Amino acid sequence: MSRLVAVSNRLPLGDNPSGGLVVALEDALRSSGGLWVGFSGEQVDNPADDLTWHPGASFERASFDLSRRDYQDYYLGYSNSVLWPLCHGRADLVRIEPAHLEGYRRVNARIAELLVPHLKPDDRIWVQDYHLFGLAAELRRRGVEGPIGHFLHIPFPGPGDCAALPNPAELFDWLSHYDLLGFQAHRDLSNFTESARQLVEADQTEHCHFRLCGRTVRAGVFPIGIDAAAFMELARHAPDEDEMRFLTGAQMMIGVDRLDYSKGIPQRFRAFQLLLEKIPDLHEKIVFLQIAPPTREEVEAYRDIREETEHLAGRINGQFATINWTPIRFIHRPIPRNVLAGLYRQGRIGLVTPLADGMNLVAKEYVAAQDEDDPGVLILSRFAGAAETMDRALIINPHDPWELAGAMAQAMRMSREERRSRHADLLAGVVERDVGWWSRTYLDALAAGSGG
Ligand code: GDG
Repeated sequence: MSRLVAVSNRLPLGDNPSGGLVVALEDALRSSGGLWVGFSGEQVDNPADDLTWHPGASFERASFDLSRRDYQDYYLGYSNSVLWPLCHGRADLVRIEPAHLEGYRRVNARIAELLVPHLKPDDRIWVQDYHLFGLAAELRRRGVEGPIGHFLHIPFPGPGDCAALPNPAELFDWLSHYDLLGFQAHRDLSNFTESARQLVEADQTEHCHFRLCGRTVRAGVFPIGIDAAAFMELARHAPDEDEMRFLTGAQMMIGVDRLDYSKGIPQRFRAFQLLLEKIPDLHEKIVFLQIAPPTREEVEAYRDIREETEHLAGRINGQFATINWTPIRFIHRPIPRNVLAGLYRQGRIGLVTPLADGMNLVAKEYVAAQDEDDPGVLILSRFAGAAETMDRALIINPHDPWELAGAMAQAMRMSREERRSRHADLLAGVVERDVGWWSRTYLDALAAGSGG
């Protein structure tokens, strides 16, 4: 069996990963073995010209450092101030700087340069996410001929958003050097097809085969999952939380998201406010716990979302709190994964309301963590990739506070019988399409196209 080489922006070296990609890829590599290459997280003056190896995991890990300028241009700049907002339908937040695109090209080329000496001829290379769209082109330029696949964890933009890129044709040229493009949802595959057709030379030759910028590429939908069995175990044995004292008999609604403007946190706070205004009977009977660890705080849009959320939580608590009851608990730091699993299990409602999201693993974790005999209710945005398969959740439009508040009320009232029936269907899907299924189906498809 040839070796799997996964490349992503970030190589997790510490504890408590709180990003979806890291959590999923770690699960996948633990079962298949292989090599994972990524950024160490260290910004230095003079980055070394070879990879640094990190023993101690069940797979090989190797990292590279970035210069401050590369971090600024490639990571904060082009990746997170152009590609991320654009892929999440926020062209208004895009900040275009020629130096950032230059830095993105430079870092993709440098990673290829560092990787090539360590590759074996029959390696399968699996490139992750939007930071590294340009990597296959750089590897091919250096003579790599084996299979190279890409998986995009976030949504693919439609033609309108793609047109807001400084150089849309370059994105498709980068993509054309891969053998297989993997997307989270059918929505993304059709955006890719439509955008490619409108913006560059592209044709669908047969099912899932494209002629793109003069090359042949395959594309498919591979919805990512979680390690369901392990997460169910974790939740079942989660520590009995002293911290739960804050509930004082109330039911808990829980949200867990990196504090990102794509996650719809202010919208859900406003819907909760509306719920409390319209149904005073729920006062002191429901507590909303929002866990939102900080992320990318060097980018202005992330400082703005932090301010907006803190302000809203304060205002709503000021409006409704009593001596015994604080309606919103807003926690702005990461918490350990086993504690998180226990909190999900206690949550009568799991609130997942992004305005745009590739998949959303929190929706799947929440379902896996429930007590099957007395499960909670998942409220899920129609704009999460997860909504394509998790249709037994209460599916809502996060922009509509009336609909969202209505779903919260419905979940509070829902009979145990209905909760169990919805949950059983959701859990079956989460278990069947777990993270192992995701990496196997993707890697089988990659091998199928390369005669391997
Ligand atoms: C990207 C795409 C796609 C969060 N807070 C804490 C914590 N987390 C963990 C969650 C979950 C992960 O982080 C978040 O994953 P999501 O999928 O919800 O979202 P993104 O980080 O935006 O991930 C997304 C994903 O990639 C995978 O393809 O689903 O659409 O945007 O696992 O549990 N973990 C701990 N403490 C926290 O405070 N331990």
